[in-house]
Amino acid sequence: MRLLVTGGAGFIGANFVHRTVADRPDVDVTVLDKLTYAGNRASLDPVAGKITFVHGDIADPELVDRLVANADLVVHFAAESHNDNSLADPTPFVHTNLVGTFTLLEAVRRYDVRYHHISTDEVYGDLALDDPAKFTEATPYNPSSPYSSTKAGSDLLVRAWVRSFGLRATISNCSNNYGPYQHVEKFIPRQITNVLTGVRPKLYGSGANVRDWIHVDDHNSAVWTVIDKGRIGETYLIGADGETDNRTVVETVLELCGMDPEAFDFVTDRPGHDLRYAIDATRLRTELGWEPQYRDFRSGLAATIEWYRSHETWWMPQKTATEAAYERSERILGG
Ligand code: NAD
Ligand code: TDX
Repeated sequence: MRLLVTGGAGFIGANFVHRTVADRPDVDVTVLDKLTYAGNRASLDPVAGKITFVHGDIADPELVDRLVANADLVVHFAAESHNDNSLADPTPFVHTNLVGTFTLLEAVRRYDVRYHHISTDEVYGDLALDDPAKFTEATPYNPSSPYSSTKAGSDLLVRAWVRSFGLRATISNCSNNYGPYQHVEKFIPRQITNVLTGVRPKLYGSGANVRDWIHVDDHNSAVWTVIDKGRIGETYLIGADGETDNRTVVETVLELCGMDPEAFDFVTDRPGHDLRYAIDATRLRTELGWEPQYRDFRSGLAATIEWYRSHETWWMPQKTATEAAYERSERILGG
């Protein structure tokens, strides 16, 4: 099978490619990635010589046409993925998440290629902290940020292409991922690498916001389950019952690093900060028989800390640039 993976030099895409090369020798993998600040060629070093890498933009119609014409399956991870960046400048979010997805869908339609669309639980907006409810596939879309609204728009494009043009597509919406190769702009690697460089972790607002954490390998095993067994045209939520508030995450990182769990700072809150995400993955579990492997967040976090400790050369070059960008946007957003 000829598989085209977009965004394969990013966090989740790279882990997906590693897993696919290891588990599915019959799959011939091509990665299309623009190598934005978030893409890292070194994340594909473990599969060097075993995949084809194409440097390019998913919004480039000629390039995309040529690659999709030679694929049996497209798995679309490429995106601008960071909420904080979307508040500072939404422009690349509209380009990649909307125009890029549209460009892929048109090529997939032309060649009748099977397509799997990677999306996020953030399309559903947020839940109150004390609400027993969780997101399901029936929850209405209500995105809050430029990031989540462009992801919601891309999901709706896929649904319309399924209904109007008979596209053979599935969609998955996953909760917050953690694990190796995640960019240090994101919450967990930012705080781990802060601690490893002697900087105090930074909690937005009160630290009470809740995210539903899932290990990246569990996300990717669920993606393959949906590709193998999912019904065409359907959406599947992916989550592993990992609800944890941000303060607890930071305290656990500090404790696992042998530090005082209270050695963090509260900083200005993110504008429009979603309170809580929580996934009900009943459909994925009961219809498709998927189960997560990482059931203990604390030990998954400990393994992730060890990965960052032993891969300093991978993340150190990003760290200075990332913190400088945070300082610039704090100045702009803080007025
Ligand atoms: P990431 O930012 O780590 O990686 C994105 C990758 O896409 C990078 O390699 C980047 O170079 C590439 N890219 C960006 N614009 C491109 C373009 N125009 N053309 C080609 N390549 C381009 O993101 P991630 O965290 O790995 O997220 C991957 C996907 O999973 C995204 O669609 C995201 O919305 C979704 N998702 C992420 C999470 C999470 O917790 N990180 C949770 C649910 C869903
Ligand atoms: O320094 C920080 N301090 C802090 O308290 C950062 C960077 C974040 N936070 C908070 C904000 C969120 O409540 O931590 C939580 C997680 O933040 P992010 O890592 O930025 O993730 P989030 O905004 O929840 O979105 C993530 O999950 C859904 C991914 O970045 C998205 O791509 C995915 O769709």
